[in-house]
Amino acid sequence: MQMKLKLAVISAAVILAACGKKEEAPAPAAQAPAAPAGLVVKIGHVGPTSGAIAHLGKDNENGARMAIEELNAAGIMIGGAPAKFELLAEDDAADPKQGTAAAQKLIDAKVNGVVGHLNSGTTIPASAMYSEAGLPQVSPSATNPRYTRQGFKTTFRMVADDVHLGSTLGKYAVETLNAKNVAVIDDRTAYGQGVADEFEKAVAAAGGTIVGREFTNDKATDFNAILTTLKGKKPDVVFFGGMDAVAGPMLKQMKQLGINAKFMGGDGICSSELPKLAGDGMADDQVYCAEAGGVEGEEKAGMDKFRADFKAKFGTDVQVYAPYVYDAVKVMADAMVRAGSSDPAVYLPALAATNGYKGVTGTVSFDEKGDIKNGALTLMTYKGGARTTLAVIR
Ligand code: ABU
Repeated sequence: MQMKLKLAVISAAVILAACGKKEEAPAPAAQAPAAPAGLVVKIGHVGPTSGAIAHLGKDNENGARMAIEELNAAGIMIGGAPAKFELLAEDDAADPKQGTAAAQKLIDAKVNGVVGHLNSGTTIPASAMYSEAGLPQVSPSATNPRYTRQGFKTTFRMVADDVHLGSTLGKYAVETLNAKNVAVIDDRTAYGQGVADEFEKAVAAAGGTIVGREFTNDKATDFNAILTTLKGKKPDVVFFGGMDAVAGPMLKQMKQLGINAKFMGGDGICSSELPKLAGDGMADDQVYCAEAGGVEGEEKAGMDKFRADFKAKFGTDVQVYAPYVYDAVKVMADAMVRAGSSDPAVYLPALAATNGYKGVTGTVSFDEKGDIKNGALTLMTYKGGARTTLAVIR
C-alpha cells in the first residue's frame, strides 16, 4: 500500500516536470490565529547618578526601576498587544551640558517617553529638545516654574514648584519660627536661586527683614567667608537654596563658627542623607525644609508601603523623590493604555488629560501647563538624624 502511494507521488512529479511545471507545495493546514506581537516600550530616565548628588539620582532611578518591574509583572496590554517595558537610564551628573547630551541619546534611541531630569538646571534645557522631538517628559522633581511655562505641550511635573515652596517656607520662617532677621544663600543654579528669590519675597511680605544675601555654587565646600559675613548680621534663620550635598558641609561650618540660627531650605536639602552629610553640624529641630509633595489620611498607607518595599528591595531609605518617579512612570504607562498606543504622538493627549490617577504620591491630575493640580508640600524637620514630618500643606 505504502509502495503504491510512493510510486503515485513520484509519477505525479515526473508528469509535472515534463509539462514544465513545478510541483506546488500542499496548501497549509488551517492555523490558529497568531498571538499579538509583543510591544517594547522604552522609558528613558535621566538623573545625576554620578557626582555630589549621586545618592539622589540613584534614588530617582530606583523609583523608575521599581515601576518598570511592576508593570512587566502585571502583564500590561497596550492596544491589544502585551507590552514589555524597558528602562534606558542615563546619567547627567546634574550638569546642563551632560543633560542635553543624555537627552539626545534618548531621542536617538527612540524612547517612547522620558521621566526626568532631576534638576531644574538640566530639565529645562533638555525639555526644548524633547518638545522638538514630540516626546512626552515628566519631571518628578524639577521645581523651577519656568519648566512648564515655556509653552511646550510635552512637559509635565509631578510636584509643586518653587513659587509654592519658597513662599510657604518664607511665611513659616516669620510666622511660625518667629524669625525677624533672615539671611539667604543660594547656589546660583536654576533651582537654588529661584527658590531663594521666592523665599526672600515671602519673608518680606510676612514682615521679616532680609539681613544679607550671599551666594556660592553647587560644588563648593568652603563657606567660611560668606558665613562669617552673615554671622555679623545676627540672623535668626539662614535659608539655603541648593542641594543637600552643599547644605551638609555648610551646617558643619555654621556650627564651627558659632552661628546659632535655624537652617532652612527647599526640597533639595530635604533628604534622608542630610544628617550624614551634616555630621554633628545638625541639631534636633534646627533644620526645616519641605518636600514638594505629600500625602495625608488614607493616602498615607500607599506611601508607607512604597517606602517599606523600596527599603526591602534596595536596602536604603527613600531620599526624596523615588516615589514621584515611580508614579511618573506609571502615569505614563496609564496614558499609553488609555490611548491604546505607545506612540508619543498618540498617547500625549491622554497623558495631558490625566485626571484623578491614584498613585503612591496621591492623586495625580495635570493642569493646562502640565503642572500637578492641587500640589502639596510636606514640611519637615530632623530629629535623631531622621526626617520628621511636621505638616502637609496645600
Ligand atoms: N527641586 C529640587 C531639586 C531639583 C531641582 O529643581 O533642581
